[in-house]
Amino acid sequence: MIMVGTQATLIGMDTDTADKTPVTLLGLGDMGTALARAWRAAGHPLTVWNRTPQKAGPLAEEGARVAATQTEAVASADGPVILCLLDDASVDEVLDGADLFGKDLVNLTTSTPAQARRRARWAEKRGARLLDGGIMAVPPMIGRPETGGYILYSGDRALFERHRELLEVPAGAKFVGEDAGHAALHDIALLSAMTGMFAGITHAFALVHEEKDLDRAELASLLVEWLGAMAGSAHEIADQLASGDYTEGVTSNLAMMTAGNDTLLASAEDQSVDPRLLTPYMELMSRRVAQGHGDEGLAGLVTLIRRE
Ligand code: FVH
Repeated sequence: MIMVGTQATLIGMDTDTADKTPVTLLGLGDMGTALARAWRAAGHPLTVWNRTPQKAGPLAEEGARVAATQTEAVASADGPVILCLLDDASVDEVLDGADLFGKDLVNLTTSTPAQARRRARWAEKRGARLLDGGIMAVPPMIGRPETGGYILYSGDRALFERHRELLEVPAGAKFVGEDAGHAALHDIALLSAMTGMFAGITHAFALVHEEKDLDRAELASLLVEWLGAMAGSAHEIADQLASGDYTEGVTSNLAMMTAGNDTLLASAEDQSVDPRLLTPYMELMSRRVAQGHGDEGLAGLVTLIRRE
């Protein structure tokens, strides 16, 4: 059977492949369902459980086994148990009472780094191995390698290697360290950077909002191109933080950028735009320049927002 669905190109979904590791998946929200379909499409025998059982119906028709309870799902698991739930509290709720001894757990539920580290200790006490994951993809990207989505993993490296083939099915799999909190930390760092980028895009569109004959689609293309080019400065900042010399390889220094901020603010005023999405960052830049570091790049701002 070949189905071209909205979430994945699903080939032979109703057949298990004997040499494929069985997967047990707890949580069939939007993301859990997309993951389930990717593993089924790749021929992995799949057992699923969801708090609201109706959500498992379509997957049962596609060949998944539906467990009656989460404890039964975990007890019968011959391969890794994947968790894709709303949050850390729901993981507690779902696994409360399950016998985890000897089980391989892969937690793809978004967590804070501290929660991920606590979860690793919690699993160890119960005799289970744990890999924490942070999904850098939205559901339509799952099972579509061409979209560039990936999942960050950290914690038990041996567990990652053992199940690498299976973990690479829904999206790329990147192992970022044995500290269980590091997948979550990378995940949150990337999402935080994205939030700043969205703030900038919001301001940009606000600037042109009243311009009747300005082509928004063209501005969007220019934003994508420009932000992509400028994102490379992350390497400059990383190098400066590593060397401790924040003037190393500076392409545009803080003094010059801070002087340019006045033009950005004056333009916002002229275009009737509240500059609040930009000013906190501009204030940091000015503070660093006032401290005598106008010849630096952006790395010094990192030290200004650290709470020591
Ligand atoms: N969807 C996305 O775009 C993002 C992309 C990046 C990664 N996130 C994270 O993935 C986790 C799951 O997200 P999701 O999209 O599947 O979320 P929902 O569709 O809201 O489904 C939530 C599932 O969790 C179950 N659940 C919630 N609370 C409990 C509970 N107390 N006990 C048992 N299960 C619980 C819920 O069950 P039900 O409501 O269907 O009964 C769903 O299965 C998440 O960490 C994202 O941050 C997704």
